[in-house]
Amino acid sequence: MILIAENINIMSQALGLAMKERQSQLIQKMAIAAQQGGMDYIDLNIGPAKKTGAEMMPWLVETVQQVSDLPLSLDTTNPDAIEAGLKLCKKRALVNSVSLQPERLEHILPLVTRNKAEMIGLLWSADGMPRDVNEKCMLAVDLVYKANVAGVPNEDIWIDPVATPVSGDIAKIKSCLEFLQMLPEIAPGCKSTVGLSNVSNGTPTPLRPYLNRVFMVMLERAGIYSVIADALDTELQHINSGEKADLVKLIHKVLDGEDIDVKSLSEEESKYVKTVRVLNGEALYSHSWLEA
Ligand code: THG
Repeated sequence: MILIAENINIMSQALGLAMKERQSQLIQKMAIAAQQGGMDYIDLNIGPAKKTGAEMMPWLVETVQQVSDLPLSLDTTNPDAIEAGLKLCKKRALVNSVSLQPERLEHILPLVTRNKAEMIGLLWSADGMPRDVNEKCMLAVDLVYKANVAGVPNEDIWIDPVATPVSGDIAKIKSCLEFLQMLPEIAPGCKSTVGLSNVSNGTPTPLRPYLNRVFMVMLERAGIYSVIADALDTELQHINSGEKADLVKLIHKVLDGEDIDVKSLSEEESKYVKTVRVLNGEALYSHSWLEA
């Protein structure tokens, strides 16, 4: 599947500061690492950036394009910043985080078509997050309809059902997967994406990769087209490129409810098995889920 690098983000301590101070070095290092790691897109997230976005985004686009030829995904709620960035993108770009707020859609959809970009549409409306899979489907239909009317064809719409932390309601993660399985019927030709790190948000940092990787395998099974992921997680990249077939098979087995002889597993394998059980809702999440 297509991998979008999440790392160049204003929320990141080191890179956020580099962005604000227009220090290109660290940012370019990350962009090079993302490309070498086999990522397909680089997301540039400058946050709301109300005042400085229209100047920061073009700077960031150029800074990254000096060292990488990967296509970019531009992430900010500031439409002027998106437009200023899009004008400089050498490859066809993604406008990230188009949500269903009417007053925002009005501005952002024409901007997508005018600049021949594609878009990531979040299933997030003025009323907040949809509560279940039915509401997700209704929002998706609404979003795709409005985008189509504005001239964005289904192939250019990447739907993001928005993943939530594993420490919260696990039913929300399930409805995300269920929605993705239904997407081809609801919106034929549309693409899809999910931010993997959302599920591991708030969990112990060294353990986050297990959740992210297992979730990726689950999403892949649900038919997802792309994920937004940590460009520094080489194991995740190896799983994605088919180099970890045994591990993927093991994860599938657990998902299928097959009996696993836990004693025959390596310590590493048993961590993955425990993680599947948590993400699948068979075991309760706690910060020490790998020890249980
Ligand atoms: N969907 C879409 N876009 C998104 C998200 C999504 N963009 C933002 C986010 N979710 C995905 N990007 C990130 C980026 C960083 C982290 C998580 C998701 C992250 N960063 C470290 C942390 O907070 O602990 C900070 C690391 C540092 O300080 O360097 O977790 O769902 N369409």
